[in-house]
Amino acid sequence: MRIDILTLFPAMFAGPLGESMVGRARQQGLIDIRLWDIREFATDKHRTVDDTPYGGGPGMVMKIEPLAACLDHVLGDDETPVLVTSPQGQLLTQKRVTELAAYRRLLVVCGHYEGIDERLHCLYNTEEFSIGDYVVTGGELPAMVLVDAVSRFVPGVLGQPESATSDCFADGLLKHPNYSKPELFRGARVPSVLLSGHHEEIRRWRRQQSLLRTACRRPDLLALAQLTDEDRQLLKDICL
Ligand code: 4F9
Repeated sequence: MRIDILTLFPAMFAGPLGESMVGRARQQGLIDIRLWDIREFATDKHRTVDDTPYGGGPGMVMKIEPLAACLDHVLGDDETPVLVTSPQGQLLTQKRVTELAAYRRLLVVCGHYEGIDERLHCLYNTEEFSIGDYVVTGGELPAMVLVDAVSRFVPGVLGQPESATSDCFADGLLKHPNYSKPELFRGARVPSVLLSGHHEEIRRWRRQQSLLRTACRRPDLLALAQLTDEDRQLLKDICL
């Protein structure tokens, strides 16, 4: 998969997209991430990329000319949708991440300042996305979050192919708790069922824990989950 990232701060990406799983996937040629510095497409002497908003008000707006020049250069005649980071965008979901992972190519624009000149959305096939209801200093971190989440679905990126689909959110529930050695640490024991060797009991306990956690922490997710008869019984059993 090829991912083009248009940004005012290309140096921010070196760490997060150069290390760990994404770094390895890039070295192996599984994902081709290309960074574009929007400022290099500004034609004036000061390489201006922002200006004051028409109508007045606080903050600056990202100018359309350098961004459009950069987009035209990178897109060519490709119809790839342009993903734009924005607190005004649709919330990014795991479902949308899996859909985006099916594309041959993605293009992400990192928003800045008070926002981008709105004409961007008339001129290009854009899709604004938000990573959550909070504001960060710019779109670079949200873009990295998207690239990281999508990369996990590119064949060969994860160690075990089943780990992306057995994730939390794949079935709409939170994951069960996990433990490793030692069995006893500072007085705290590993739940005995996990030491029992009874695979069916372990499976049921884990499912019950998933349901319990989701009910307590994310009732919004539980309401949307497709529960089986066994799930309903497991939930009733804890409520006794
Ligand atoms: C973008 C926050 C996407 C959340 C961009 C300031 C942003 C953001 N999701 N905040 N610029």
